[in-house]
Amino acid sequence: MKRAHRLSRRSFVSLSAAALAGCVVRRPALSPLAVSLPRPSMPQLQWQRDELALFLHFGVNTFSDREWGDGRESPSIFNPGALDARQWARAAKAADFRTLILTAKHHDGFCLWPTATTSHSVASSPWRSGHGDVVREFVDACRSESLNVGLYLSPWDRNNPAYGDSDRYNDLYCEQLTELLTRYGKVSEVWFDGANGEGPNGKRQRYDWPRVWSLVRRLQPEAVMFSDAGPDVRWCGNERGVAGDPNWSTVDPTIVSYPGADGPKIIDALQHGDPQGTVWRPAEVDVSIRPGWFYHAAEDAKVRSVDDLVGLYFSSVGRNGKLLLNVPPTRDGLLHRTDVERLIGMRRALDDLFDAELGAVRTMEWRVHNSKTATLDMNIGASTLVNVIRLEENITRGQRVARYTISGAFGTDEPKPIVSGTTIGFTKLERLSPPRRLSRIRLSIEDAVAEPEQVRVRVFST
Ligand code: FUL
Repeated sequence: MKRAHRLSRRSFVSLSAAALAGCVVRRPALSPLAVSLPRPSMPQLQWQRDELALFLHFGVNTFSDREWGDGRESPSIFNPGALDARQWARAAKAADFRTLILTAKHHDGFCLWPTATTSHSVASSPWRSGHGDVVREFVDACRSESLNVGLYLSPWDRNNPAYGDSDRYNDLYCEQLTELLTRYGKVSEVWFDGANGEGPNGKRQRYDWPRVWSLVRRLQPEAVMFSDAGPDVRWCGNERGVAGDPNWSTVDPTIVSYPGADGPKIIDALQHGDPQGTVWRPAEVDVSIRPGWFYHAAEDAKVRSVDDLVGLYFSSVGRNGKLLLNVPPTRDGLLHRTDVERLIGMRRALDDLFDAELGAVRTMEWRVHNSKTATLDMNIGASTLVNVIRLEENITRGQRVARYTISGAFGTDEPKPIVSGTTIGFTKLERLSPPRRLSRIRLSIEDAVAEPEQVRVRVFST
């Protein structure tokens, strides 16, 4: 049975209650396990349920045609003649992205808001005769489309003379954060980039991360903080749009303990997390729709295709990550027509893929065999051409599954393995290519870090 269904973000509880009608649950008496799994906070949970965020790299690099400014750019080059943040927000909304994250300051040190901490800002630019505030227009636009606000404030600052004079710069950085986190209302995500180098004086900066993180917690207690080292959400370890496999949302916090940390184990830890990790820190997958992070006219013909963007959804959200897709505004201050078309195309393609979710199943039996294995048998009734299977753990109770196999059968045949995987977490997407005609589906949990709990299996047909 097909049911028109836009991929929903209703709570796990209400969905599984519906799906559980007619479900048999069998569970042997297991000795109580002394495990206490890390679990997400409410902001982390909401962050993950939103699935998609849009990144906006914008600043003097947009005008100098560079990716990394050196801090010597004149503010006079910043003049986006037709800047319209509403256009950014409308495009995000139309494509069902829930949060927008703006580079309030990139490594070049140019501030997109009129800060009291430096004259290297929009206030010294010709844009709006020096009276403009990109952050304000951005925040207002997000609010008018009911989208969450996120801000990126580069720790590395190649312009500021205080950079590298560690205490002085730490004070200044905290002042900049304080301005951003007190002037513009609720901020949902604060983004700390790990890229780091010398200051204008050739000196290296020693950051005071505990101070920075506690400042954000105090000023915006509901914001999640992103960096290599979290504390709330972590970099996925690459900029290609591909979350690790396996991808645990738990980490050992001693391995990557500050943004920009370097070492042999770092990338592996970021990509995969740690099944024994003591801290909940899910992976954010940042990637650009174009080769660069900033807009370059020379890349207008190199915008990712709709298929490519759909692939990114599968390799990020579909692997227990969150997708942060960068779409950089042009020199006019608008998202490029091609990029907007691709975003809308991506949404249409995803809606098509997830449009036909199988409603009620005939019977469902969940059996826990021991502290590591379990089976879910579903009779999905009349045969269905299955395109995508979406697995979801109830992550409010932690992440458990380490290995699984999905088998399927048509009629009275014995189910045969179709696909195997490692972690599930918030979401694991399995695309069946070509689609399979099935009337029964079996999910076998073959390994878990704690007694398996019922996994939700959502079936989408073509
Ligand atoms: C990197 C930066 O160096 C790039 O310019 C960009 O901002 C990317 C998201 O993070 O570390």
